[in-house]
Amino acid sequence: MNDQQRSMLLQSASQFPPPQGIKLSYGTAGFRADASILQSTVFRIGILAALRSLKTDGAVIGLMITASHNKVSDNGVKIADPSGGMLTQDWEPFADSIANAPDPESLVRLIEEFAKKENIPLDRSKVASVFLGRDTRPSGESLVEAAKQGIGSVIGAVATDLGIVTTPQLHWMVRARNKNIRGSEIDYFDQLATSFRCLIDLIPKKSGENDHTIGKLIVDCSNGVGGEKLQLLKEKLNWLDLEIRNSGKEGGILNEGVGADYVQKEKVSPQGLGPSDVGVRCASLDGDADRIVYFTIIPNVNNKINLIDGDKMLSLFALFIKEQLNILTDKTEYQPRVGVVQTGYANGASTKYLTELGLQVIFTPTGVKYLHGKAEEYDIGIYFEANGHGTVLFSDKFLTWLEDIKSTEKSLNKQNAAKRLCAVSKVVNQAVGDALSGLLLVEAILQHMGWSVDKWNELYSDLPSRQLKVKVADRTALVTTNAETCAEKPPGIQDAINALTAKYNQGRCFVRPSGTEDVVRVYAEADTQVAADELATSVAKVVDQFLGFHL
Ligand code: NG1
Ligand code: ZN
Repeated sequence: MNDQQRSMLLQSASQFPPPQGIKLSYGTAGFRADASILQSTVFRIGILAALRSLKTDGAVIGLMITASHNKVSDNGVKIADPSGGMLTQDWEPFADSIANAPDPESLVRLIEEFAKKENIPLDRSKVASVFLGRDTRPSGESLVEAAKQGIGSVIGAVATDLGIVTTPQLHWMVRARNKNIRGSEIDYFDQLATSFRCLIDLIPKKSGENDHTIGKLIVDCSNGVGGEKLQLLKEKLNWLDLEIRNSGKEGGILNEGVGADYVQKEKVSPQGLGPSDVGVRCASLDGDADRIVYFTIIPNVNNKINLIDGDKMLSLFALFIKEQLNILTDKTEYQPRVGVVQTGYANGASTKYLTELGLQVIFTPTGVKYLHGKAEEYDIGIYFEANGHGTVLFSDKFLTWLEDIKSTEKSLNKQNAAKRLCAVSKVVNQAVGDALSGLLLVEAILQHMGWSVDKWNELYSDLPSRQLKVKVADRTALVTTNAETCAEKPPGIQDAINALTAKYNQGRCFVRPSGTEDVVRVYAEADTQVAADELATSVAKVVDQFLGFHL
């Protein structure tokens, strides 16, 4: 870095003093905190994004301002790598150290050391490029400005502000731009709509049937960015019977009593949906539209719902893909490898169902970066978190094989199966989990199967489960192993959990520190709801004994 660069950086950094007495960590999904303390973090992550672009030969990097399903007064920042996936994990320690640098001098020192170690060209030989996106949070606009200042303080870096977008749209656009494919928002909607239409057109139709055989879908958009974007998508699919609720335009508050996280954790219907929607297929998106869950409202029992979560979406996708593969791979030499990736939060009944389908199920720690990384190892990698975040990844080798079948295969049946799988690879976001593409794929498969939402829900019965949060003195004191399902530290805590779990039929329970909130999460499963609740509550007490504030 020359003197001019250094003084420019020192000067701009002095405009963004870090919050006092708070240690920030990149966590499961970037930095998240109360929006009022994030200016300096976002400024610094703007610098990181520009450096990452320089490191990757000037490829476009994404910077998203969102706190997803968290409350409206929070916000956050995360980075998309050139592939459209999450920031490479080797850069997370650098993100942590610059976010926590106490003053401009130490910030500049850290940047210089890192640039030297990573051979990042700071000599204008490369131009850095960063795409910026934000969700609908009111704090987003000024945080985007802070990011621009950070990016602009790296000489030769260019920021492109995409305005309000869903998190998956930003990832998709980054990926498309770096692959030299058309990557505007219109292109995104066109790709989703065209491939969805293709899946519908490939449904073997009995005479007299039309597209609306499975009835209306109501979508709760969590009063977030999904409302506006789903409306745009709907306009391209005007024959899809879809009703948008909680779009954010009716005055409701983002993520308050609405959205995928609320619906999945509380197992009740969101505000804005009620008894008059009994019998209708419903879905909820989260605040930045990267998660989706489905549900139906149970009549006459206080907003209670039948939840159809990420595990069941995964199961539906896996079943459909496997059916198409069975048509294709009969007697072929090439047998594509299919992998299903879950976390400890996956309902035990889903894992059993998938294993019985003959699929290989792999577990990773919570956090999409782990699931995504694992899924990439397969020709078809299907991953979902129970909370509805997931996608299906296809290897280039597999897609080339499909193209070949499409052009050379004589059997219409096989050609159609190949066309369907190609369309799935386009409808589903290849960069990251995407609620809008997840929704389209569910709708297409239900129509293909001729299934009602209840029929889908009956693939297997979820084991009753309960999730709780416990506030602790220091969540980093809890250290886990085995894809986070076993606690190594503090000593003795796992034995205590095991002893309680053993009391329950089909009992399963684990604890882990959250990567996005200052809490320890407890997850319990058992053969009845009462038992799952009891197990979760008793383990929460154990967590409090071992890690609570009274120590
Ligand atoms: P943490 O706070 O680390 O549990 C939560 C979700 C993750 C993931 C991230 C990012 C649960 C139990 N955890 O992570 O699955 O979605 O937020 O949004 O739902
Ligand atoms: Zn989200």
